[in-house]
Amino acid sequence: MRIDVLIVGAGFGGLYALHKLRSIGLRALVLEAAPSVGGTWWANRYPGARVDIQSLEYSYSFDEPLQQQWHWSERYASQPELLRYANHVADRFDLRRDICLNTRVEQAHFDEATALWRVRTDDGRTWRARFIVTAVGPLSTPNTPAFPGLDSFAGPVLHSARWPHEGVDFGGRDVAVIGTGSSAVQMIPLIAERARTLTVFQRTAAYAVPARNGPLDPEREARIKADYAGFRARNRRMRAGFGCELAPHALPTMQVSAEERQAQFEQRWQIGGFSLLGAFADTLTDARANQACAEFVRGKIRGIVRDPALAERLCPTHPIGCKRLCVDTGYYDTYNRSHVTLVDVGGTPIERITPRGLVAGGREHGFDTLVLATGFDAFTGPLTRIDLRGRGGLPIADKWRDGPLNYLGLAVAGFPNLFNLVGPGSTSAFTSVITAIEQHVDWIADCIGWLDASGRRTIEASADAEARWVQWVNHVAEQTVYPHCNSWYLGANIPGKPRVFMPLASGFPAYADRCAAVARDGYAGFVTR
Ligand code: NA7
Repeated sequence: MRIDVLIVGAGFGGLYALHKLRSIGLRALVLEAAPSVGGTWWANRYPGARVDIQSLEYSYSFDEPLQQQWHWSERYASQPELLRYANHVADRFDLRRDICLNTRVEQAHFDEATALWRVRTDDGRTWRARFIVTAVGPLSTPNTPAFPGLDSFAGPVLHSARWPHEGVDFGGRDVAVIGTGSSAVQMIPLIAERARTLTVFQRTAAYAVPARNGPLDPEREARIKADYAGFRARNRRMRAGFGCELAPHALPTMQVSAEERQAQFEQRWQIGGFSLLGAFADTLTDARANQACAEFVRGKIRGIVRDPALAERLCPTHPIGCKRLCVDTGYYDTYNRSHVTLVDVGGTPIERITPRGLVAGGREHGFDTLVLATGFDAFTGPLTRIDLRGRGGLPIADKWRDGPLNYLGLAVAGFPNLFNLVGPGSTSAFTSVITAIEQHVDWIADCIGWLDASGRRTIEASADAEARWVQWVNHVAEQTVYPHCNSWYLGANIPGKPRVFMPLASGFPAYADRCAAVARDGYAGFVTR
């Protein structure tokens, strides 16, 4: 069977890539390891799992009837609703006939003689394709820290990203949660509702802003749908690809009075979600501005948590937004409950897991159910786990040994005809990811169309363009607060991973404009043969 494009992954990226590439006449096929479409929203099913960007903005824009007819029940859709949406899209656009589920890509080698990718999947099948689009998701390889004794734990060990599909009843259990990132912040209040006791092991305190979730306001939905295309276009000119209804204050944070600053933060706190980080335009680039916003949130924590000493332990000290902001429902308030305990493991790391608990700071903490909300090997993890080799048989794991070299976040020198969606070097992690996906896929479709029209067989990033791009990604990061904490953006959550800032913090419009300019200039920085 002739295949033009093999797409790896059937999450939101893979689904749109299949639809779009088909629409330009290419024969495309999706290989998906899971037994379902949906990607992240198939895998992450812990209690409280929901999107942290409002659903009217975290959704596809490519099809007007789809965006008009789909109705979100809540401001922030829950995981089951997002999974229904992915399934609806797969059915609506007749995608399933070209999706192979339960099919994990184990190997992908570029064959220089034929200029084809040769792919092998875990069922022993082999495939050949001119192009590969990796739509594997930046957060799809769960991180399970190598705690000594983990296997000896007598009760269930659950990971937020590998949750049992039948659900877990925490009723009457003594539960431990390790981690206080977005996943933990979403699940902790709900686990506390059911568990007999809940112990949270915190390495770094988290900033969480109330989601103010609830049923979607029908008036707002109608207003946006009256000009959905215009709303999407305005969002695409926003730094993060969403939030166009709320402009930041016209002045920098420190140029307004303390009262006005407070009022501005308070207004955003009441609106909820990421809007707080957009109150002023300089929150992520000016240390004093950032400190003001961070102190505002610390004030809120002190107001919510009744025990002042406990409140202090929950107050983060790193810059706000440096790690992805958590969007919560009742997170800090949960610590007011008498059966919920916070244990700091920042200064005294977890030493080992025992059959009935764990040891940290020389003390054993007992529990019968262990939840790891310990995040992901972000960006590079999903690709370096595939035996993926470019020219000269070079493995991607070797190419990326010191950090993920790439050009435009889309291409890697020495890996012809391979495009990576929403990976390192792009703004994906700072953007409403579906907006990022659509921009990437449309760019790839144009690029393949251009290549075919030119009569050439392969396109790949030049080593020079790649080096300059990575320099640019680092330069942009240095102008921000992002390098000043240990986040998954930096790979700092994975022991031994090179500490390199991976996503591009330029803002979505500047990035999309740059991609468009590269295309207009005949794919400048790329080599074709
Ligand atoms: P995150 O945000 O990476 O959070 C993982 C949490 O687990 C975080 O609090 C980590 O502490 C903690 N962690 C990781 N390893 C350890 C060890 N060894 N000991 C103690 N604590 C540990 O992952 P999430 O799943 O919550 O969210 C990922 C993204 O998904 C999120 O940003 C949204 O985009 C959706 P640390 O902060 O590293 O000190």
